[in-house]
Amino acid sequence: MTIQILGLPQDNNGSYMSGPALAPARIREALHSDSANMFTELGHDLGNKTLWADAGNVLLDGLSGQTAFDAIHIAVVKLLAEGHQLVSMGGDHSVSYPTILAHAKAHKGLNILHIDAHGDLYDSLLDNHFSHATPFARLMESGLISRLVQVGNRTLNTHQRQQAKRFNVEIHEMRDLSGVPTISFEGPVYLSLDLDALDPAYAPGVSHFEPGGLSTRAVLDLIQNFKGNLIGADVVELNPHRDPFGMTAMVAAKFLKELISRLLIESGVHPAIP
Ligand SMILES: [Mn+2]
Repeated sequence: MTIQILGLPQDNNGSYMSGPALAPARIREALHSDSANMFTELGHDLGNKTLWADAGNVLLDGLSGQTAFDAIHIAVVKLLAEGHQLVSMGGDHSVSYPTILAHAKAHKGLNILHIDAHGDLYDSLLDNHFSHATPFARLMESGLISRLVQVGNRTLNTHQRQQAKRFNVEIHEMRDLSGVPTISFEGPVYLSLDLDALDPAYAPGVSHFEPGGLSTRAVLDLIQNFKGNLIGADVVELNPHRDPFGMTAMVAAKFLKELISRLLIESGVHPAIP
């Protein structure tokens, strides 16, 4: 089994701006930038290319709706069937629906830890059932998700509160957080990380600025310390049009590194220098 990073360059399900289709390339640049070394905080040297691999991008040029969904779903199902674990890079958040659905089919009783400023629980938005505001409604409708736990939400409206109630979503709203919440799961966990969960002060390179968010440190703390068996993850919604200095790409790359490191630890690959 290898841990693979996978680019999902799609942004035609955004509701406000395009740009996230350009994100995988920017995140790779940040990841390999000479400005930092390849060690993770958890102690792995990701410069060691036996620890992980890059699966490239799913080809999504010109695809939208069901055809884009199918292309992503088929690619993820194939990589999982080959025994790989994935950390995907969006893309707008719509890419998480086909990706997590594939994981849910491979891991019975899958839980989701969803870190986001938004619930992404709309039944549809702008007449689009694949909108980046809907993936977690689609996933809960599948009946394959055991628990959906959200952290960082600060945009709930009446419709999304109703949807959250309908799907028994557990929400750690931003206004109730003092510090990092303790979150525990039984069984497999997929972590879906929307960069707009962070306060725009920490991560301005996103389409939807939503003040009052998480710090970079708080998200790293969640990645490193939530209780449960991490089996896959994605980092989505980087918008390079709003990231001229690559600051937010660096934040995304940092999260990617720590996610890979946690997956390595859980698959028994412990760092040489803990
Ligand atoms: Mn989102």
